[in-house]
Amino acid sequence: MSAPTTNQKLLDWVAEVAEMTTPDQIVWCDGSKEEYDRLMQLMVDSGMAIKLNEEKRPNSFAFNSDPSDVARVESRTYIASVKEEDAGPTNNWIDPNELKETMKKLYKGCMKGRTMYVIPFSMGPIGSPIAKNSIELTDSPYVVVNMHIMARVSTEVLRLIEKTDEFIPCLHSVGKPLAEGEKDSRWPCAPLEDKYIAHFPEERLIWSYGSGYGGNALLGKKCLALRIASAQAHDEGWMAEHMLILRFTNPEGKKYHVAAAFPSACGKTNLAMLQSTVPGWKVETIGDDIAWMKINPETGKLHAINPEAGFFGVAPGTSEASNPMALASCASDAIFTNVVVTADKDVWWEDMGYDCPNGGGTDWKNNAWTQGMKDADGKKILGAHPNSRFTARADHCPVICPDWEDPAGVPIDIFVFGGKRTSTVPLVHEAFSFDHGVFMGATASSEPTAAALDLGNVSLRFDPYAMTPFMGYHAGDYMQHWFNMGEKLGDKAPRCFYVNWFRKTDDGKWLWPGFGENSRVLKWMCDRVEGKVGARETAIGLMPIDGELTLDGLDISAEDWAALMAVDKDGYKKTLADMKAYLAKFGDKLPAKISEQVDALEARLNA
Ligand code: OXD
Ligand code: MN
Repeated sequence: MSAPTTNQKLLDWVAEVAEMTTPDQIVWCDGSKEEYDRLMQLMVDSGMAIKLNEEKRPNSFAFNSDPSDVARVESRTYIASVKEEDAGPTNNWIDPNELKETMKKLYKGCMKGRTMYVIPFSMGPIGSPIAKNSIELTDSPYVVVNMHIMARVSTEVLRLIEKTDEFIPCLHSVGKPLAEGEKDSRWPCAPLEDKYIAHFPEERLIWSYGSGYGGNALLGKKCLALRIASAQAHDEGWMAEHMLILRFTNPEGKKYHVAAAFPSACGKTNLAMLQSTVPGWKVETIGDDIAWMKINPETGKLHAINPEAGFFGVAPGTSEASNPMALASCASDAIFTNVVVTADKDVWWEDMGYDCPNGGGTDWKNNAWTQGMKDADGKKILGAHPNSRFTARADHCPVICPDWEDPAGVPIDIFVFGGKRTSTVPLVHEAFSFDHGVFMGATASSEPTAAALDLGNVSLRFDPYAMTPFMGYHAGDYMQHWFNMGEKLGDKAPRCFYVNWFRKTDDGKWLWPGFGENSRVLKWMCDRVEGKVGARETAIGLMPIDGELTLDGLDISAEDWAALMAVDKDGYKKTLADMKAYLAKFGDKLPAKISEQVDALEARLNA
């Protein structure tokens, strides 16, 4: 196939990689439906993909990964900045030259027996001033079809690269060359010790080896749109954040735009597609995972785009009750990875809201499975892997915002931070100032997971801006960048809030009736922006005046409300102690403004 571009830089890079990895052939992708169908057919024929029931799940396919390759591998993810101190204490670092030498040995001949696909893609609407053009080279057809959904794959991107001579190179291999005549496995990948998800932030270069799964392999998502983009955003004065984006419209038609950062598994997709329970107010989805934001010269505000074109959502727990809009998004034209395939070739996962039809099917390990089945230790065998995913087109979401592809982005009014705390942190509080909000985001915390508790680790997990696994540079510099953005934005900066949906009573009962009611909290935020409601000043921030956050129609007792809204000073003092220990890691890279905020919080708690 002759190369469909005249860009020499791109041609040289493709030739150089092909020489190193020695694929049997090179295919330049165009993002067309014909290409998607052809590759899916290829994978159905090879046994990698299962075509789902055309009536129940039109144009949809299921895949099962290798049991060793089921999630992002943070232990094998590297920020290979030129200087170690630029990666900081939250990232793995290897000297870039050393890492390249190691990886070149792995890449040598690694595509033998395979096809190398050249995927031209844009993160963000093609041609948007906020978007980025990129090329992923991969030997995985599964990656190509997922990229078709998650990014904008198009030959138009080649035309832009020809004009600008600029693109972000992303190299990916599953790391499993095929010997002459060797039959491929269903999910080829390399062993953990050979997996590398490498970022070279100064060169804006991504090299990934050995995994075919999710963020390890779909390089536009976490690798480009967060790790590389955050480094670039730092240098250029914009923001690449692990945030959902939604529009909340009031009954008079006034629109508010919210960007919210939560760590993985805190329900970002659910919030992004929330169905409002406040009469007359409506949520529309712009993005569920990543926001790129630049200061708009006309409005002076931060304008955000969703750089992605699809949702790579966690399947288990997604039900008609928890997130009907996500279910609707993957009703057709979707890819499912590591879920149960039912007897009639539909999909099922745990907590989907109903039992598995016919009592079972084929589980994510590709074994015959019946619901309720137990292993030798009496533990329930899950049909779907807890990190199983649906890949769904954003334009299939019934509540996608009509402006979700506006190349100029939407103006952000509100930033929300949060984590998972069953105690201490109230349902909602507002920052005193943008700088205080930067501090809230920098010190967002969650309780240790059950697994961490088992290992005796009882301290809080701090996750600044929900970006810990995704920062392309030093976390201290990251916090400073937020302060710098605040300075540039001045009074145009978004208002900042901190939420906690996860409060429990001492006897383990949820205090807040659930995700579905979160629109009430969003409305209070909008009322604050509008100056329609006041707030009481507490040690931790500004909190609702009783009666001003609407609870109409909710069955929530006065005691429960008081508990949800209490400021537990002793609990906060413990959090503060954990926070200081955490922040000490950043040494002299910790912004002075963070230390000032810590001192001010401490003084308020002791007052
Ligand atoms: C994700 C994550 O997959 O944050 O989006 O882990
Ligand atoms: Mn995410």
